Amino acid sequence: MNDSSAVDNAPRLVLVLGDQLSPELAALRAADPDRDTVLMAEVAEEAGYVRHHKKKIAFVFAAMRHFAAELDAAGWSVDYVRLDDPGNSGSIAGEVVRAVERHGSRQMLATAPGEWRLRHSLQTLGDRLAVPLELLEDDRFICSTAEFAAWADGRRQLRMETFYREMRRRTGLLMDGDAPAGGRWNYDSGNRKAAKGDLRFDGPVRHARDAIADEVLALVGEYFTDHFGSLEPFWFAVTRSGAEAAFSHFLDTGLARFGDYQDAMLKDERFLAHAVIALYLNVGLLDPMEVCRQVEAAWRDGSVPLNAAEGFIRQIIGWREYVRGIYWRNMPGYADSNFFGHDRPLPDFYWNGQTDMACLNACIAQTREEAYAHHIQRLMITGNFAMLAGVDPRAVHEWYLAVYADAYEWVELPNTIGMSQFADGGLLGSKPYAASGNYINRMSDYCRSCRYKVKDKSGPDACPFNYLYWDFIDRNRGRLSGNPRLGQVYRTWDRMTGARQAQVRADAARFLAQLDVGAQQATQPGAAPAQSKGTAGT
Ligand code: FAD
Ligand code: DLZ
Ligand code: SF4
Repeated sequence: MNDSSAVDNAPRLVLVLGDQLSPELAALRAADPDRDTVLMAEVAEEAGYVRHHKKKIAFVFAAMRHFAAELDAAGWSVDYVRLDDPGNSGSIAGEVVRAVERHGSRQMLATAPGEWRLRHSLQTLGDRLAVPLELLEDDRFICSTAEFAAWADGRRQLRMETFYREMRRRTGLLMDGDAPAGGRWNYDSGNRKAAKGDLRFDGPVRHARDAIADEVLALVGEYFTDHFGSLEPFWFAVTRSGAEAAFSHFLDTGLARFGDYQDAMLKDERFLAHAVIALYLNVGLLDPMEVCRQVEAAWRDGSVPLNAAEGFIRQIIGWREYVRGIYWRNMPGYADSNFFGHDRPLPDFYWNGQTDMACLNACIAQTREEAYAHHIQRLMITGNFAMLAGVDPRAVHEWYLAVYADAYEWVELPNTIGMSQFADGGLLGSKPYAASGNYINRMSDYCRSCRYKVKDKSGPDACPFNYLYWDFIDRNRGRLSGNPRLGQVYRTWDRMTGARQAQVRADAARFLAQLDVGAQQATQPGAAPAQSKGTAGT
């Protein structure tokens, strides 16, 4: 037997990360349960490279422990390192080194991590490790990074809609032969119904907690006291069957209205008709193609309208795959993008919720309690405000990565840097998602309970989004006026009197100066209480 065949038959260590909880994972498919050992490790570095929301850490650890038990039941030998195990080195790389020694492994196998940071760390470790390390492509996605590159190469613009049509053709989802079902590719124009206060939604299933979740919640409560967010209420599913039940519930109760109210926001309806499944998809408890097939079946059997099914499938095979492609094509430099040169620190109220602006107050309160906000809350409330106020995009990115249970850099970063902050200068979106109070008032009921007046354009009681919007347009003229989609906006600004423009600039300067000294505090009764700040650091 030569050296290489000896290595081929040697026992291997198979690393499975906290967002790789899929039985069909590439590294598990390539491994042999009779010979190889699976390593899973809860480590301080993954919980703390940004200070993740307590609920997110609890969700990941509980789901990891359940998955380890499933692998064990399926005949795998699993070495599971708990956070509080003596000797835990605190990092994935450190645990790999320790486990290789412990098991005398001669080879190491892993599925490529979803984040550049950890992939780089493992590749570097591979150079130092005494045993060969094989990193396999993560094929749980519909479009591989090589396929995305082949699609993107030579294109002047990488627009999501073009990519999405390609994905529809490739998957056959909602296709009738070569044509899109119903004759159109996209039904988004009908998906912008405003919210009325009397609308009621079922919301997601609230799963009962099991013993594993209880144990993990106690651990996280003890170790991560200075992280943002509440552990209670904790109702996320932590198993594959729980995640499937959560998705079935959405198919039965939410999907039919998903399209219509996709962009709506209501103070007392935190979830509306959203699925609340990104956290399950992103750790591998749900499979994106399977989810889409079920949605298509619901449309074909007449249970839901086409605009709902198409809108939902577009988010998964379109946006989700597209942002991942953009991420891998542009990292690591993408994280430093700062088209506008914004450098304001993130206001404290992003952590403590203490602001008089009712829309931000509501979105941040729900983020703290649920580790969840839906897309339009992320994009048009917290994201929009940060961009208008000129907040450093890296600080914005670290906030989003920390506070949402579904946040992983490959999906969060392009959504934040590209879509919400336009910090990439238009690589991902064709214009900034900037909006004044008028948009928020149209799509939500927040303004009714706000101390600011959404109809007022200037003065101390005017909605800050109103003058911040025009101030943003004005101060970025050199960067944005050539954008054909903003021509009308600049014409409107230019038609304003000099006095009105001066008032906008003065209102914005006054507000931003107050923001910088932390004076944007809540004075309303019932405003959210202060919390530990959880400054996100890398
Ligand atoms: P639904 O509204 O029910 O949509 C269904 C599914 O479509 C989602 O579960 C998700 O998998 C997918 N999807 C929808 N929109 C997007 C999108 N723009 N990009 C990628 N997938 C999408 N999504 C994440 O999964 N993780 C993140 O860290 C994340 N960060 C974001 C940061 C910002 C600033 C913005 C504007 C959006 C971000 N998104 C992120 C996208 C989107 O907001 C979430 O996927 C969605 O809110 C999750 O809730 P849901 O499961 O109820 O989704
Ligand atoms: C998000 C997360 C957390 C909080 N903790 C762990 C952990 O302790 N061990 C682990 O293997 N994975 C964890 N994860 C998921 C990783 O951060 C994720 O695999 C990388 O960010 C790559 O996407
Ligand atoms: Fe937000 Fe302005 Fe409406 Fe207040 S008035 S909720 S600040 S948009």
